[in-house]
Amino acid sequence: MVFSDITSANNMDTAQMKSVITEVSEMTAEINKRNLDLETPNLKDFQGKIASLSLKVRTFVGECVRLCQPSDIHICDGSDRELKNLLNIMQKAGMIEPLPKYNNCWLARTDPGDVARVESKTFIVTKDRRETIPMPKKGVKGLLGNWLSPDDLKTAIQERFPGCMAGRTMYVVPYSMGPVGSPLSKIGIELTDSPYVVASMRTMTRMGESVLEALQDNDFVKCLHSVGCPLPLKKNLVNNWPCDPERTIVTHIPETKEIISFGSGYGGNSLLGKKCFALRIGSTIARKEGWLAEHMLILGITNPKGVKKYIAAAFPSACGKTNLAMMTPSLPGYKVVCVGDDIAWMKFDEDGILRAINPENGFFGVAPGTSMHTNPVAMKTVLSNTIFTNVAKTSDGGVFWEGLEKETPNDVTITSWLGDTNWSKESGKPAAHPNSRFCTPAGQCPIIDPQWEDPKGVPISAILFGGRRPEGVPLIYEAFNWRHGVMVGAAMRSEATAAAEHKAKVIMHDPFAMRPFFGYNFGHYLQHWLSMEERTDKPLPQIFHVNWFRKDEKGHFIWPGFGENVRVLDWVLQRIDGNNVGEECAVGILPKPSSLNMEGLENQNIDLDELFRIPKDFWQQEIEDIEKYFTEQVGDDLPNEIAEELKKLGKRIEKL
Ligand code: OXD
Ligand code: MN
Repeated sequence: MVFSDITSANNMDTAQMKSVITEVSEMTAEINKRNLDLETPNLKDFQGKIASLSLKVRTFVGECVRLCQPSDIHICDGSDRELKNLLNIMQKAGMIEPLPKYNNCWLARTDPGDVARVESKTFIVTKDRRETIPMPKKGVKGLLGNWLSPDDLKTAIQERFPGCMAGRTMYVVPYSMGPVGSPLSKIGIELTDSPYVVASMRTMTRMGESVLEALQDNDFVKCLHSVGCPLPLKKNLVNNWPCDPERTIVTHIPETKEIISFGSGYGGNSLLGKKCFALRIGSTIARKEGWLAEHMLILGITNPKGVKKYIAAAFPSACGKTNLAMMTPSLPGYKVVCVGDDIAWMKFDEDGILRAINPENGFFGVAPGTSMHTNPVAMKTVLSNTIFTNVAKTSDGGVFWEGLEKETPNDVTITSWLGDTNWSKESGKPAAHPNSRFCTPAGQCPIIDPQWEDPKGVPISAILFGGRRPEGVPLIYEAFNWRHGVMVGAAMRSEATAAAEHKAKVIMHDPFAMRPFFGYNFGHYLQHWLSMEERTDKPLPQIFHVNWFRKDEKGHFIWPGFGENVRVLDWVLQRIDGNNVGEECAVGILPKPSSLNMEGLENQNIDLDELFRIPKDFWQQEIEDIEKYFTEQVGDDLPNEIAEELKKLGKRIEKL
């Protein structure tokens, strides 16, 4: 185990180990006593809890305490009182401020150097490089993840972690990804020195005592996180937001199920249950255990006949997953319910049906673009118990971001995320950071599915892949079969967004919307997807590709999107039902003319021919680009089946 190596706990004899554990238990008890003396008469009970931490948990905490040298330890129980204390601590430290227009909502503004996931500083650690990433062609930079050797990881830790929590509290955050006790759920423990992370993890995961009870003596995913700003500070904080962007590193060790993250306090870099556990470590566990951990929303849709189906959909970050997951259908008689907006864990049940859970407990949604027009459900969800980060605020105690212009009173002034107190559009700068977020409890969502916490998960009938494709890619097509569908997922591309450090507007390859989140070699991942056919004798979900973002030559979107996307989902439902509403074309199965329900959109002049046009030259170029990508990036690890499917697509396009 990496932590043990670093702290040389491996070399300790049993007596020494016991003494470290006792030391930590005593320190913890003492510290909790101090905290709790102020807050509660219930000290005895709580000390009992400390003593009842399993040996594995105490050992983990002990090793990390030795390494990071915090001055306090707090074991999180997940209570409301605890949250209140955390919010108080953060408010006093100037990290958050209340938003009095809403109920228990808060605004955090980060150091502008810490605003997004940092993909270039995110690594998977394996002995063999090839386990983590396919071998790119000579002279080509690999774009399918970053590898770090175990030795380099040790150096990176040694350079950063010793004493990194000095003067700060180490919070012990026990959390469950998935409903506590579900056979599909997994448990992690995050040790962090950031109260913002604790408060966010409380929303995004099931966190606290019940998790420790469920854990018993079992193994868990070990997560260590530090903002990297021991006290006394060496340099002043910006916005009272501790971080160390120059030395940020986010690492994952699949073999030992460890995550070690340093220097960033924001989003996926620091809420380690999300991308780090649920996707990167999750995908490696899923591969071993025969299931899928995917960057997908899950929604339930009921048609006017009362038939309900569940759909999972993979879109790259900031491409509207939250909007689709919470869609308000424009067609009468349809109902959409939300199971999750970002991550799906999908496993076959004993009958061979693929079932999914949302391992998360909250939404960490991109704020800009969210409005009563695009996502009224999200707007209602975030009115209470929400931490907003890097949005702008209004002088009446509310929030503002790009997209809320029409919904913001005229007589308020706006303070931008950078603190410009009299922000106006004319400044030419955005009021909110493009990757500003809301962190809000899923249970508050007015259309949360009554089944969303079903421990068995929900049965998935269709999988959608999609991205921002301004040109050439039709509104929807269905893959001919599973194998073809896997190729469609592998070939996904999308305009870059602000969720990571990339420049927007470039069309990037983002296979399965997982490019930043693969926990292992993408070629092996494809093989794993292909193997699903052998794992069940029941029909697998049908696979589709959607594109809401096609533009005309003037640069205007030609599909209205949002609630109107129900028309596309309706066609998906018809296909699942086996209706004869599709016709084969070069890229896949397209809707037969008039099988897409356009009722009510007649006077919007939507150019369906353009929406479904398959330009030969575009697709020839597309195939060439994908082929190049596969050859350069995946090389020998590309399964033959995928190369074959691409060839077949090429031949079909030639005939156009
Ligand atoms: C996210 C992301 O935060 O994909 O969900 O970046
Ligand atoms: Mn995401």
